[in-house]
Amino acid sequence: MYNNAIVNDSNNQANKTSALNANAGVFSSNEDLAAVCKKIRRDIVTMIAKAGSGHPGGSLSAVEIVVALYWKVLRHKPADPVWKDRDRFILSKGHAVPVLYAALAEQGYFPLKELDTLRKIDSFLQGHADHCCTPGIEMSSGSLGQGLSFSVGTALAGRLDKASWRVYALLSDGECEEGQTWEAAMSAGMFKLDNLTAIVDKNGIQLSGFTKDIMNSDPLTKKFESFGWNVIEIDGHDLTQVLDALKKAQTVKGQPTVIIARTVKGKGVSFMENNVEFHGKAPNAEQLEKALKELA
Ligand SMILES: Cc1ncc(C[n+]2csc(CCOP(=O)(O)OP(=O)(O)O)c2C)c(N)n1
Repeated sequence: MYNNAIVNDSNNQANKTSALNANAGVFSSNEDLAAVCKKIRRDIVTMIAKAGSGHPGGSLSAVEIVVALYWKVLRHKPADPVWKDRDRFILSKGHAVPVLYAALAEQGYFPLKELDTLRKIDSFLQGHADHCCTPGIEMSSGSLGQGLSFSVGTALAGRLDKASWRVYALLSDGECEEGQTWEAAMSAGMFKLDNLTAIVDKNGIQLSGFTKDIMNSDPLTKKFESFGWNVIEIDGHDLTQVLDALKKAQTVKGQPTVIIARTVKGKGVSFMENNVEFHGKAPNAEQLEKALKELA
């Protein structure tokens, strides 16, 4: 259960402090959304630098996907994180939770100033996603490979309840090396879960090197197709393609959809892009300054 005192207090403060809440009726164009993406990237590098640890690379690669979802696609209510009709977003790649914290804060789930508490003792913003304590987090994640299974169970529950909400799961390409991912993929195909959309943030890099060298999970498209999925391949930093794919997935019947999003690890910060070093390392003060200049 959430700590209601924190959530209620956070919501009151969030309404006063958040500048980027989609409910304000702005952000209609992709230019507006691109500005949101830049702000989210600034939030990510700043909070990780302040914490002195964290995962910038895989957070930055997922920004357009998360922004498209939270600003344009998901049905959700920041003031009521457990609203029963909300779409469920499952962050399976739980180490990339800074991108989700930034989106949730900018949306008003809790005050932006909470981002400064990332990874601190007693903060509800821990280094991996924690369903118990953070408003808006659907699943505790960080042990890679579990999120698609959780999403399949959630989608089956939604079907049993004849619910209209949908399930969205964000996976990494490293996670596609986990056997559990494919057990989940097999069941989603067999159960024809058309209320489930998975997105693979295919940035090509994992913890210590390139995915293709460590355990090549390609060809992902053919694999998912053979498990009964509808597959859409896109450039995961092109907001138009991301939004089109997410909307198209809502119309597909009798099959789950996976969006394979080609992305760049560390996207937006020159010295982090495609640099495995910044998978799990905080920028120092000088690097933060450089990153914020590039993201201005
Ligand atoms: C089951 C499991 N094994 C190992 C780890 C340690 N670990 C953390 S992140 C990571 C790989 C990150 O690469 P990827 O999954 O592709 O994520 P992204 O590139 O999007 O950050 C690993 C191996 C883990 N979190 N869970």
